[in-house]
Amino acid sequence: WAQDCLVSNITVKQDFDRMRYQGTWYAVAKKDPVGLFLLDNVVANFKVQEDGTMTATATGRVIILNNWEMCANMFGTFEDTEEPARFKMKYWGAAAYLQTGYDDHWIIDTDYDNYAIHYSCRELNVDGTCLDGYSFIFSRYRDGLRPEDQRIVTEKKQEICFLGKYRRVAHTGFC
Ligand code: ODT
Repeated sequence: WAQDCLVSNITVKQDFDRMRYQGTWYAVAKKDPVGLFLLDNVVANFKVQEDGTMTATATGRVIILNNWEMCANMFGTFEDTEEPARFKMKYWGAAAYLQTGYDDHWIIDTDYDNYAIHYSCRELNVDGTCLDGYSFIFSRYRDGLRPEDQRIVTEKKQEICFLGKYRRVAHTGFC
């Protein structure tokens, strides 16, 4: 198996179950995109609406207008695709000066109870590899991943060609 890092070859969680994915996820690590937004204290909460649509809220520490530090309250709705773990995420902030966007939102892997690996490539290189992307590693627990999940997560980081590009996401109680 030779790794080609083509975004089109990245596999995602099979038979993704959005019901089981609901609830709180703590970001424990992040690979930043160009022009990073969420810095740390990132907590996401997923919910499936009555019509089946997956939605989420997220909070996190951000710095806007160069110097103003605050907790951003963000909202997202997820558009379905033919594959259950590949979504398009439309997102916006509670305040107009926060980021808005429309990103791919792929769930690479999760066991629903402990860990999740999220991936988004915003821009491709001409060769089909990712030019600008970001990824969150989530845990159900604020203090991080269980040792037994770390091996799987490392493997997946490698598969999405982001190994070595993550930083730790601190939870200091700022938000
Ligand atoms: O922080 C960055 O640098 C880029 C990511 C910004 C997207 C924030 C949008 C949050 C929308 C509501 C919550 C969704 C949960 C998503 C989980 C992972 C991806 C952000």
